[in-house]
Amino acid sequence: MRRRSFFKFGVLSAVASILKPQSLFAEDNVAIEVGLSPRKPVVISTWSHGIAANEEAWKVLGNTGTSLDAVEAGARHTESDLTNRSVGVGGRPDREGHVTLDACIMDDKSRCGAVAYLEGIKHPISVARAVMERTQHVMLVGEGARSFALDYGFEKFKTPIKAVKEDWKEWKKEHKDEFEKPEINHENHDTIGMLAIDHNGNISGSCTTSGWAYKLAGRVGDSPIIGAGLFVDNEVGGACATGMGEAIIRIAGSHTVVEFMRQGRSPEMACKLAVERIISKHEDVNGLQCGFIAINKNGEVGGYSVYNGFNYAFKDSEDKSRLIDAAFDRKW
Ligand code: SD4
Repeated sequence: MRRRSFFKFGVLSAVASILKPQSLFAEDNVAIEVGLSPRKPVVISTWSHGIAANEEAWKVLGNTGTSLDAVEAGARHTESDLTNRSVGVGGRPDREGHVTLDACIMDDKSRCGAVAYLEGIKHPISVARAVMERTQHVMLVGEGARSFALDYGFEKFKTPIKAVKEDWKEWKKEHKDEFEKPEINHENHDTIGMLAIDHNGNISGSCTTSGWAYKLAGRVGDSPIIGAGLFVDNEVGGACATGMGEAIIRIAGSHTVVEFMRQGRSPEMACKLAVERIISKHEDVNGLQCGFIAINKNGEVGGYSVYNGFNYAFKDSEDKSRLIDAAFDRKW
């Protein structure tokens, strides 16, 4: 954060703390998306596909529904979009041609459920919710997750879809036997992570992805891992992650963000500190993009990424629906 911005938001923060002493702001608050009176409900989600997903979540939140139902509905919307190449059954496959999906969900009671390496099921997020609500487990993977989904009547879907298969064949021709570092950009890497706070002030989150395009078979990223891709503590707030999952797992990213908020940091500052930890744990962050978004108990939100270009969708009860460019550490 540049000095001028620090100064500007430092003043804002001081005013806010006079007007609103119960605020979770810390003295070094740099959040740009805080209002003095945040209007709950609020929903945020990663990337521009979050705009449509938020609208879907809003059908629940705006009708006094729960944050849990809202974040499931929002994630399902993106999972249904067959033009989306990084979420759901329209996503890109691993290098063997298998589309393997990762998702998790966490609610205000700290209940959570996850699926990883799930193939051919249309709504991984709903399967994750079923794991949470109908089993004693937190995570099911691979064939086990698939047979659980089929037993519970979840819709099947044949993957990869035709266009994706064709792209994959082209990719194969050009990348025979290569294990090169993948590029992390909008083309191959746009998970949806969603966080919502409802009328009752309860927070839930969801996260769903087809993962890193052309990953090694068997690879699972951060997105279905509670504490890495998503974490919620209803007393404090919630966070979710996008970008290079391996780096996010290394610092238990979303949990780290929530713990910084517990220490009094604003959502944006908490995300910034987690990003700085990622940077400090890697000798080379060249091309390593990771981003976090977060929401606190007051409904205040923030986001931060390693590189510029990360944005997130925001909607609150003022009916404002917009895309926010996250603050970042450095430029590409
Ligand atoms: C992963 N974190 O599988 C996910 C991908 C992602 O934006 O977030 N893309 O590593």
